[in-house]
Amino acid sequence: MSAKVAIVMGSQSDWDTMRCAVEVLDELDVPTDVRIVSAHRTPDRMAEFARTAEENGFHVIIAGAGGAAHLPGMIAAQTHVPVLGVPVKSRALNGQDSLLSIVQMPAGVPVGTLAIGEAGATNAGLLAAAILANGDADLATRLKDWRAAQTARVAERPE
Ligand code: RP5
Repeated sequence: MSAKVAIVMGSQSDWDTMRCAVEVLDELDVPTDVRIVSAHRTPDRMAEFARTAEENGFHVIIAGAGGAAHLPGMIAAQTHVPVLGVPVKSRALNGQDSLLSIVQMPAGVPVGTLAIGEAGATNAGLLAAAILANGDADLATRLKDWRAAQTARVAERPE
């Protein structure tokens, strides 16, 4: 099955964060296509990726970047495939710069912005799965099972 979820990141250094999105989608048996695409260092690659996203069969794009995190917004500017933005924790400002760069999109060009760091990447994966599950009953069942298993792991009392 070809991947309907693209996961892109601005740098190799984002991978430790963005792998959380891949891992949760692996658990849900959702294939992903993972790439490094930088708004600043590889702008032509970014534009090509964004402009061909729909014809390449992607239904959701997860884009993670840190610092001056323009990647999710610049991809969203060039495609109507939904973009989920993950602010990667930056060395200088702990990801607050990434968060504000991604979240403050002008009206008309949406990016669904998640939390800073690994929680954001995991939730971007879960949200991508939930979007796909609207048209995929088997995936909806797997997602419900995943959530039920998460609930079952929570102890009543601390050990
Ligand atoms: C951004 O700059 C990347 O998304 C990364 O989070 C940040 C730092 O990149 P490196 O200098 O570590 O490659 O474009």
